[in-house]
Amino acid sequence: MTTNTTTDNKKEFNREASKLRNWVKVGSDQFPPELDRYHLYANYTCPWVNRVLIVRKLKGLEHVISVSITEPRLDEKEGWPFNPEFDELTTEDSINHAKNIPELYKLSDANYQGRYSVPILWDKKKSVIVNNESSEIIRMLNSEFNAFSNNPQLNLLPSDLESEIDKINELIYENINNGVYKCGFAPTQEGYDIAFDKLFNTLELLEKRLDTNRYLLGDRFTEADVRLFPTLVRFDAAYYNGFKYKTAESAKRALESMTTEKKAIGGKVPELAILEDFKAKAKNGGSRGGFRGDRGGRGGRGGFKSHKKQRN
Ligand SMILES: N[C@@H](CCC(=O)N[C@@H](CS)C(=O)NCC(=O)O)C(=O)O
Repeated sequence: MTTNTTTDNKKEFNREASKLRNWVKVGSDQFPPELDRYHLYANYTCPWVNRVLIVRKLKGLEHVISVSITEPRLDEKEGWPFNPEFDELTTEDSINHAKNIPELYKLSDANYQGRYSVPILWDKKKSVIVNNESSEIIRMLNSEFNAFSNNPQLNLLPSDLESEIDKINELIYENINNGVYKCGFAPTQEGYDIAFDKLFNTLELLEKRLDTNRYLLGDRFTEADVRLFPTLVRFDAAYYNGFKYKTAESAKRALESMTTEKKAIGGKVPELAILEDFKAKAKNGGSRGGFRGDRGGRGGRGGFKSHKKQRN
């Protein structure tokens, strides 16, 4: 089993890049968008998967791209297992009848070397993995399946906002989405402290932005809002406890960030009631070992002091 994470310098946690990066694209010879050709391997535990499930739902693609849901617990030896008996959310692998996610990587390419991660976008026609990088899969779902989508008018990446979205995505990825793991898996106290400061400073910055903006980028709901949500939604359930942000101050901040999430998403776009439903599922995943999926079982390298500075 490959590891999800690496630490290749002394201070900071580094995430290994996804390796399978083909694109479904209108006009592509290899992977053209088609009704019921692609399948998503997913679960509700993983924040990277969550963004894909959210975009699939928002774009009205549930009848276009089928889905299988693994158990919310990562088996250290076998990878993410399929176990339809686990609960009402989990399913079998109805396409390939694999026992677990690593089997699918091997089925797609017997010589594959890399992490056996979810999400996976699978091509049912060619029996291969198209892509295993969530940030790219959501872009395909946003723009390439509009001919079949029930909500083609929703554009999460309007061209006039694209460079701004890329910029804020980068900040949110570095300091929040991956920032929580940089705290949780920090190899040193110093690394933890740096990541912790960046995480909470960025949450504060976004909170301020949302005081005057309806959404992160102004009055339009975009991909940036979608990408922030899965981290905030499990902040209390997974990261706060698991990665030992146990200061009174951080509890307060976590609550504030949940307010940020509500401001950003909840209630403002009626069709996003689905996010409320989603929140319950993600939290369930979280309480069943949730962030362990990201090797959080190490309990946030929790030997470190939560944070040395008072940040009141
Ligand atoms: N960069 C990837 C990260 C995906 C990822 O880290 N998935 C985790 C679950 S949250 C996983 O499957 N880990 C299992 C492993 O690496 O063995 C993406 O955004 O799609």
